[in-house]
Amino acid sequence: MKLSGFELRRVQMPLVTPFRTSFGIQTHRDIPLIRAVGEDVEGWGECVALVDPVYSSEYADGVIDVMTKFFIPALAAGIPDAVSVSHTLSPFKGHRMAKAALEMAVLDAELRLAARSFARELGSIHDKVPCGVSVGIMDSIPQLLDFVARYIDEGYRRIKIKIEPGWDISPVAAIRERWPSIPLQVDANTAYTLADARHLAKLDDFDLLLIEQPLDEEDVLGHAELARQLHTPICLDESIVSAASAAAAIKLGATSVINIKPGRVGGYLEARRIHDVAQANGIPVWCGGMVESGLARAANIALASLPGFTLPGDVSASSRFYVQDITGPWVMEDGYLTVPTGPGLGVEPIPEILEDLTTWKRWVPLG
Ligand code: NPG
Repeated sequence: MKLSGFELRRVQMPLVTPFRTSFGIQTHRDIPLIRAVGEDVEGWGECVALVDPVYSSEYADGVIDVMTKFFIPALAAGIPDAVSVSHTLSPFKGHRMAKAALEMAVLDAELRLAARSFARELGSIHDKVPCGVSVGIMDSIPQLLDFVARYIDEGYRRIKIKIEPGWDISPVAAIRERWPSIPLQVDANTAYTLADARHLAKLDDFDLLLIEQPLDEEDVLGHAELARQLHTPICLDESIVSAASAAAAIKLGATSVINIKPGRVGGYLEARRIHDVAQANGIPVWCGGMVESGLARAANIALASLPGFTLPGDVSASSRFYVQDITGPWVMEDGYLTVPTGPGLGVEPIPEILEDLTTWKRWVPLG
């Protein structure tokens, strides 16, 4: 594929309501976007890294730096197709979110040229996917119940709440008391240690779908030990960075469900490999979310329509996070989003909105 370069950009998108997790409060999303530009095609990539390295070691300024200094110069040797991107970048360690965004842009360009959708390319088998919603840590239980009630009214088919020490058993108990059978799960974002095992076992009373990433991302053996002490299934997120790490975690008994986030694992192609590894081992997967704009949301919806994605993901309508999405809004119908079928992502940024939200832009030529 003949590309002349990449346009890097930062967009600043205010959130409809602050989103609090154990790693901080977000009031807006500052997203690095990448446009791959060729003679008669372009493709869009979105990077999920946060501004601060608090979810993973990557952060937005670092993403722009590593792309500009190392990744794009390396790609100047030629980009035959999207599959070649991760291979060309493999001498560089880590930086999976940055690699994922570049691969996404190239894959979008390649698929637009071939008039093929992400869904078709990845192996989709559904034309719509059920939506789950992720609910941040709140100031009080009544406030939490108000938000959950609103999301259930809107049609969300699964609730996930963020937990941390001091905000875990009682919010779960309060939701279960009011909605005894709503599919419910919790996400700890590494906030506990194995010493909390007996406390976390209290969650076993609430028929949760899973507990997500209770321990440190490197503590895979700790998760295996915790799994022996809890009935609630353990689902790894931060610890799973590749198909190889997924295979190892499964083998060790550290995870019985996997959250697949394409950005965290280096791209949609590696995400599909993790799906395949999990499926071969009888492990259900679901698609995680990183408060994406409508661009990566489109690709996530496509990924979530693969056969192994048997649990609702953190795949929500644009309105869950944004008043104004940079693409047309993703609108939920009866708790589902429709899988896009147009070429590539099937959506594009709306030019005026994109320009309005852009805070920084740079053209990086290939060669
Ligand atoms: O629905 O997009 C969504 C958000 C889901 O809670 C969610 N994501 O830890 O999984 C997470 C969390 C997150 C958001 C992590 C933003 C990092 C950045």
